[in-house]
Amino acid sequence: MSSQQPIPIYTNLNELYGELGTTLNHAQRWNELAENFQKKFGRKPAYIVRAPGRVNLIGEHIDYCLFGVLPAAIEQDILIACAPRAVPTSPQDETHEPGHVTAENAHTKYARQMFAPSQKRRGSVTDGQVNIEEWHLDINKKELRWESYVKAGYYGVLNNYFNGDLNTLPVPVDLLVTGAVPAGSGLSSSAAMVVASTLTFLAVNGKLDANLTETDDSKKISKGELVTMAVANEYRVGVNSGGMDQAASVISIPSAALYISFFPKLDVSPAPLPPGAVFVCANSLVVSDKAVTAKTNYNLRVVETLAAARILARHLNLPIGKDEKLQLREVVGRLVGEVKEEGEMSTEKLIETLKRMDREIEVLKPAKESADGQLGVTMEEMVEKSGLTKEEFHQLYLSWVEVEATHFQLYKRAKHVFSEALRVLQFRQVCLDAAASPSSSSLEVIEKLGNLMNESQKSCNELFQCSCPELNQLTTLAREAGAYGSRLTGAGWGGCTVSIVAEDKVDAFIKQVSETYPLYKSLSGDALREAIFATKPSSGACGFAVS
Ligand code: NG1
Ligand code: MG
Repeated sequence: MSSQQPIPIYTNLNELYGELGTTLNHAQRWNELAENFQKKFGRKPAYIVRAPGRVNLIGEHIDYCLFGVLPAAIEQDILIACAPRAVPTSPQDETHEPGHVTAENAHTKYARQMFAPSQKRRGSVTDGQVNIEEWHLDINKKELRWESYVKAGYYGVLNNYFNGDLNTLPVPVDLLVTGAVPAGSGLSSSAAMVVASTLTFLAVNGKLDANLTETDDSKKISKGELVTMAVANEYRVGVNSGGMDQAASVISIPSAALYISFFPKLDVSPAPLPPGAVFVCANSLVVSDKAVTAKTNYNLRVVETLAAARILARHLNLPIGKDEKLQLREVVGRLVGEVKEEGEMSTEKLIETLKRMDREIEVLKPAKESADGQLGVTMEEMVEKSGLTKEEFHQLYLSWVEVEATHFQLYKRAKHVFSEALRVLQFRQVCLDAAASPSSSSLEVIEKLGNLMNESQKSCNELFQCSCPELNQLTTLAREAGAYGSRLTGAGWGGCTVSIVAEDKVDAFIKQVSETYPLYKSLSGDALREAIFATKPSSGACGFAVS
C-alpha cells in the first residue's frame, strides 16, 4: 500500500461492496442515491463518490504535533452523487453558469444550497487585466453549516486547478449528499464530507476521469495528494486539525488498521489487527461541536502544543528560527539529527527519545505551582519562556487563531503527547508481533492492546483534558461489561468511545452497555444500533463512474 497510488474509480460496484462491510446495505444505499438524484435533477448522476468516517484506535491529539496515529476507516460513509449541469432551464437560470453549484442533502433537515465562487482580486492590474490570486467562497466559520464542508472541498479544487484564469471556471454542478456517519460524534463525519466533496469537484471536472485509468497513471491525483488537499480544505472550516482523519478516509484498507506517520513525510503502513479482537464504537450522545468550542478546546490545544515545542527546543539548545512554528515531533527529530531524506528514524530510536522527553518537559512547569496544584502557566510566563517578545509570540502563535484561557497547560499537554506517541508505537508493535507468531494467545494480545487503550483514556482525561463525564462513565461501563480496553476516539469532549472486546463476547457486551449507560435507556431499534456498533476496518475513498 502507498499514498502514491491513484484514487480507485470503479465502473462495477459489485467489486466494491465486498470491501465495505456488511452492517449497512450498500447496494441499496447507492441505488437509492442515484434514483433520488434523478428525481431531483432530472438526469442520472455522472459520478458517485464515497468517503468513509474513521475510528481512531489509539493516538489522540498527536497528529497535529506530527506524531504517528493508528486509525481505521469504518463502514459508515458519506456518498455524493454528482453531474455537471449543462442545459439552462430558463433564460434567467443562473445555475448553468460556470462555477455554479446546486447542493442538495438527502437529509430533509438540510435545505438546498446554491453558490458560486467570486474572485478575490489581489495583485496588480496589467494591460487592463486584474491578476486574480484566489477564488473565494463564503464559508461561515462561526456557525456549523452543512454546505460549509461542500464549499471547503470546492475551494481546494478551484484554487489548485482553476487559479487565476478567468476563462476556465469549473463546470456548473448539481450534487446530492447522503451520509451514514453521525455528525459531531468523533467518527470524523467532517473529514469524510470534505474528502467526498473534494472528490466530487475533481470528478466532474475530469480530474479523476475514468478514462485516465487506462492511460497515464502519473496524470491522476494520488491518494497522498488528495489527503493534502483535503487537510488544507478542512482548515477553511476553521479547525486547525492534523491530517489523521483525511488520511484514514482516503488511504484505509479493509484488511488492517493504518499506522500513519506525518514526519518527515506522510507515510502509511498496515497494522494487522489480531484475530478474535473486535472494536466496538459507542456514542456518548454528547455532541461536541468543534466549530463552536475550538477557542477553549481544540485550537487552544494546538497552540499549547506549539508553544511547548518552542520552549522545549530552546531548553534543549536546538536551532529554531524566530518565525518557525516547530511541532513537538520535529523537536524530537531535531534532537537526534533526523534527516528528512532518510525517512523516519528507527522505532527504537524514537522510543528512546520519547522516554527521554519525559524528563525534559519539567521545563514547561510554572516557576511556582499554584495552591490548587495546577501546572498551567500564564500568558506572561509562556511568552517569557519562549524567548520571543510579546509581539513576536503573538504574531507567530495567536494571530491566526482565536483562543481563550487564563492558564496554558504546557506541561500536561506535552506529557500526554509524548506518552501517547509511545503508546501508538507499542500498540503497533503488539499487532505486528502477534501477526508474526500466529500461535500466540489471542487473549493475551487483546489484553495488551486493551491496557494501552485504557492508559490512553486516562491520559486524555487527566493530562489532555479532552474527555467529559459521560465519556468517562461510558468507558468505565464498557470495562465492566467485559471490554479489555476502552477510550474516547476522535477529538473528545463528547462523541464516541472505542472498546476492544473478544469476538465471542460482543453481543453480551453491547447488551450490557445498552442497559447500563443512562443515555441509552430510552433508545431502541435503529437508534440504538446507530449508537453502539461493532466495526471492522473498511476500505478508503473511491469514485464510481456511472455508465
Ligand atoms: P474529530 O473531531 O474526531 O474529527 C479531530 C481532528 C484530528 C485529530 C483528532 C484528535 C479534524 C478534522 N480532525 O478529530 O485531526 O486531531 O481530533 O486526535 O479536526
Ligand atoms: Mg471532525
